[in-house]
Amino acid sequence: MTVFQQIIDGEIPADIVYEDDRCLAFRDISPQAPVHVLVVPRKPVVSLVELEDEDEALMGHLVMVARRVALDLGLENGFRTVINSGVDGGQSVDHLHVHVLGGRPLAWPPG
Ligand code: DGP
Repeated sequence: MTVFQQIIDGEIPADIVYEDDRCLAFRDISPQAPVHVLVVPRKPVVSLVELEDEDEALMGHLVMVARRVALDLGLENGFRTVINSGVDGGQSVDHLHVHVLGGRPLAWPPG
């Protein structure tokens, strides 16, 4: 069981900024920008690799929630969405999540 599943199940606390029947959005415990939120599907998908055709609408929903959260948290000046996948992608929690980062200029390319 991942920490994100424990948050979804209400077993450990999180600073939740949005939730609905398909996903949660909560603040990252180790923020890399003034605003750093994770959008996490309730469905326990490990990463982009494990997605199936039936998850297409879910992924669209996660992106729309990322947009909603970014705007609600005042990131009109811009923000970044990131999905890390697997070892080389830097994924550390094996439950699919979309990072939303903003509140400062973000460099490119990433490390
Ligand atoms: P990634 O490296 O892309 O798998 O991102 C995982 C993120 O999850 C990382 O930025 C730190 C965050 N994180 C890990 N454990 C917890 C936790 O218990 N609570 C919260 N809110 N965030 C966590």
